Amino acid sequence: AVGLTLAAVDLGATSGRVIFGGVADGVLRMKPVARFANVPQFLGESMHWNIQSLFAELSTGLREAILRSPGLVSIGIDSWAVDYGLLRGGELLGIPHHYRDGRNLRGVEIVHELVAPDELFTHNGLQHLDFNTVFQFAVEAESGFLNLADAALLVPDLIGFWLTGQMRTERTNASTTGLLSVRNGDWDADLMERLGLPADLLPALVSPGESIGELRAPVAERLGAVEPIQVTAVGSHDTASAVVAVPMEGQNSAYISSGTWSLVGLEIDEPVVTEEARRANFTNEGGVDGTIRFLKNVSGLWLLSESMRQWEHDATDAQRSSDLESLLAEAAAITTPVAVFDPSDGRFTPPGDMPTRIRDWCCEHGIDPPHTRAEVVRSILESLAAAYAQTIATAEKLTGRSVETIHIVGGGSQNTLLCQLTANHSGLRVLAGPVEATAIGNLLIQARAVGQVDPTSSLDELRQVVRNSFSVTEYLPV
Ligand code: LFR
Repeated sequence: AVGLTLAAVDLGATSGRVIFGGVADGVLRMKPVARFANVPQFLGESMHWNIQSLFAELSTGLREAILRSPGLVSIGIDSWAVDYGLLRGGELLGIPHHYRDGRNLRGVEIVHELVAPDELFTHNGLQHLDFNTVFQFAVEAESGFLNLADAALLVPDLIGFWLTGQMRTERTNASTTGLLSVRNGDWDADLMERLGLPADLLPALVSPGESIGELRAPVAERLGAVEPIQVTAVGSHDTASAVVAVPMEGQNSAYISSGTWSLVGLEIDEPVVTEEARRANFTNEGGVDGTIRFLKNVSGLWLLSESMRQWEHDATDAQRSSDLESLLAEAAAITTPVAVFDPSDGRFTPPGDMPTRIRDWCCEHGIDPPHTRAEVVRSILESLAAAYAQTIATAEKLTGRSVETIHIVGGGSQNTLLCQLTANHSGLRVLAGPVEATAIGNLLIQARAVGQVDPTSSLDELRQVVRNSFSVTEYLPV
């Protein structure tokens, strides 16, 4: 029997989970132990993560995992990117901001005055997103808050620190800060100096597979751990872990990690830092084993979940809001063309009334807007699929690769309409699944680190474990 001796903590923007698992004979088995909502907190005008509640929930999940699998040897943590906590003397200063907070535009202004966008791209190779850590730091530096801190820890690193007492910055997530050099993968001291940021604000880098440390004694006691448990660095950027678990073969596959956001792109060996790549707003994020995640963030199912939230909010007793499943069925039955809008337009980033924002976008662009709820749903999925197809075509041009298969992993892989529309818009075969790609990638890197799979396994070999353990669903263009 497989010992389920590894635990993955995977925090997404809308929910978190603790899953334990293990690999034996090249097959990964996993079991969820805890799933909890991640509800943003509004304090006055600012938007925060409820980090205390998240830590409490994940601790409960870990306690349960340890109880059910007393032989647990390793924990890996991943979350969304870019956000962080500031600390002084190991104490958290303030409540981490949510990347959808409105403060970021000021940060963009400050940074771009010091370093022009094209030059910034030659340093960090990143897609411009207003919420990149570098812009958030600029706001905190201006307010004087950053000066109080002696360390900044990205969310998974902050949790790792609370668990182990060790401060590290995991490389894949570090690559989303905007402060990591795309050339050599180290902190870009020159860029930090020009931006007036202290060189040692972010702790030393650690790579996926390396140990961060063992649970500190009081934590181990609270979690009910008897034997030592190691916190292992994984691709702590959720997207990096998800890409590990994409069951792709060869050079002709693209992936879409589809959830709150859709991360659409290719795995490549060397960054593409050309002016064309910058103009197309592609990113060169760091992947596991030194790969490059050449991709674009093209918005995602957030548009749908926010629309549902709005309809729930609008619902009166007389007009009960519809459930997602029936809306999706109605949307699938629509046979007339619906509006295709740009899902990455900045207006869709903050929380709010998406159906109205979508209609406004269409009216401004002289397009007939979606009217019914089902039309809005269809319009969102059609627009995402169109953006996926276009992004993959651009990625092919920018890298000289030719894509034959698109893999969709994450929550979006269960949305049959979205998968079919992606095949239709791209004219390519779509393979959907696995849905829990992020947790799988997290567990696989731990499995390799502790020797449940050959420690010399390549990503290709880890992907064979994914194929051995999970099935995919095929969609062909019609
Ligand atoms: C996906 C993700 C994306 C990143 C966005 C914000 O969960 O990590 O990769 O662009 O969230 O952090």
